[in-house]
Amino acid sequence: MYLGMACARRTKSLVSTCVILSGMTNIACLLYVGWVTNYIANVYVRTPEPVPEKKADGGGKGGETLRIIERLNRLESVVNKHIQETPQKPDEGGGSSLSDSSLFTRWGRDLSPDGRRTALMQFQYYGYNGYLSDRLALDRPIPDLRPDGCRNLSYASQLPQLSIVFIFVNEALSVVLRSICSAIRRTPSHLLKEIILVDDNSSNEDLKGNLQAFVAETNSQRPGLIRVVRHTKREGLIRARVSGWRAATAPVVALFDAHVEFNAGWAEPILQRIKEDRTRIVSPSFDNIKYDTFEVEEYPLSAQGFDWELWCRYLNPPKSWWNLANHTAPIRSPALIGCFVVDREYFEEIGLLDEGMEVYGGENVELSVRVWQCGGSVEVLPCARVAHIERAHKPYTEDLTAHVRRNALRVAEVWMDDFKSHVYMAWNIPQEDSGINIGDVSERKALRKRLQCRTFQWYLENVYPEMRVYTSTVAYGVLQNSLRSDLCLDQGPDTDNIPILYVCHGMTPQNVYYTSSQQLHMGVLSPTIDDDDNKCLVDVNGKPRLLECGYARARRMKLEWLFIQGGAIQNKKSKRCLELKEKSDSESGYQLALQQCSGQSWSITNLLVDRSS
Ligand SMILES: [Mn+2]
Repeated sequence: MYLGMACARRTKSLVSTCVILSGMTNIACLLYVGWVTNYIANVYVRTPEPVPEKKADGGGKGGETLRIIERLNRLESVVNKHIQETPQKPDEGGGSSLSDSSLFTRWGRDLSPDGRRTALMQFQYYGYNGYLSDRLALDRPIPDLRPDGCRNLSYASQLPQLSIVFIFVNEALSVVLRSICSAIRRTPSHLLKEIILVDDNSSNEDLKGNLQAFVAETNSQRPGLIRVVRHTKREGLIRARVSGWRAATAPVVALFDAHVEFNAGWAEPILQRIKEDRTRIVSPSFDNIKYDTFEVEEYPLSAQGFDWELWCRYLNPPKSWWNLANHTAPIRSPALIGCFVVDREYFEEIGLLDEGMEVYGGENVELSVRVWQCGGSVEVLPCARVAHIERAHKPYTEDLTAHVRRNALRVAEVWMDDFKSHVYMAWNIPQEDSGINIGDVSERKALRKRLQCRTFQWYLENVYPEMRVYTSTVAYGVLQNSLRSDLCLDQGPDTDNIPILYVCHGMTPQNVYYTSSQQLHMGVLSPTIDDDDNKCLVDVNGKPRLLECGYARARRMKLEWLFIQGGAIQNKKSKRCLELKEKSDSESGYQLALQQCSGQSWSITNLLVDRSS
């Protein structure tokens, strides 16, 4: 099934998971890290806790930081649980870890062993509690989470009609039906022209006859309300959205995952904004349906953005919005996380979605930067609320990361001009001869030309000023010492700021960025100015340490390093060199040290041509 918007309150630095897997051997850990990186990027989202702070607290970044820390603290248990929950098909047994599953942390204590087994199999298959969903009313009430003031707003008497498109593959039938029921129940009937179900070639029998029966029953009361589009081969989420749009006939189209519940009054504010200006693409504010208990959890109001790998992320709304002191006001948003509402014809004029993308990921960023750069806008409405299930784990699908990366490179090549280097850097792949076939982008480039769109620089300055840029980077990749080229500099355990040597795997904890100001950054490229946590290599009393760059700079610490490819890494102030020192009791036989330069040399994977010279 689709992850749909597996957006995240994704935090970085989660990737140095080796730390918490201390019981494992290096190799197991290594394999695991890749897997975990993917897992976190896609799925981590669902943590049981982070209680959304009260809206009254101004949404300052303190709250966000706190949430991140809470999530970090939970990573260990999340990962440990996930080890036992590798998804299985429902008919493949399972149930080996009946009592350990995170499904039963807050739910199901009174269930019989048989019930638990059934529930667990469904959970492993769907990534949410299908067993419980089957037992909840399809038209259950959910709390009205609109901010104060929303209920008093009034809207034009003539609003455009809406087609709601739901896309799905192998979703639990009851979850799909609840999505449909909430759409029917909470959209004024005169505004809801039709519902289009796009089945991207599901294999679940449930989604055939039983779904069809439901559609027939509904249509007998409201003729023609629901239509079903069935793909005869798996097209992926991106093309499924477009085929839903093709089937739609109302002036406005809403494209959604099929694991949502619409909240009261969600449609009117959106239709009003699009009626006023058809070039606005609008997202509702999302709340969370907990994967285990199906309780609806309120999420703080957010804009939507992305990091340099183009994974989506929630952003604190811009200052200008907070200054309005009006929680019903539209939130100008750099991007969309995936589900959105758009004027049907405008969507075509602006170029739909990039159908050259595969499966999943990046299409939301492509649409967002395109709309902004080509004269439209994107916003999130606090008064329009939709609750969405964030899955506990990725279902047994193929690895999505490769698709996300390929799609991200398409966005970079077409829309980002010189800033495309940032996407390559973030994924840690060379800009030339990356070995990744991104397909043909000539049509998308022609579209950009035809629409006479602005530059990505303009977008960054005017739409996404929070995005952090790294134009001073001159080299990136992993850093290897000539003595042992199988070992790489690695940021090591998150807890102690001590870099280590580790078997090269090239994933985020080993990303190194050398800048024209002679700093060595390590780890993830901090995506926005609100999360200023880039780590720099610093000589602290003769010991290599990773400290927050801004902090080290402000205290005039020793964070500048002389380095040319194939040469030594020497601290500018202390003159000590970063080197490997023999250490018999360490696994590799070496440890990292700062010492008198003995002629050891280092190389970094990719050099960037300095464009400013
Ligand atoms: Mn989703």
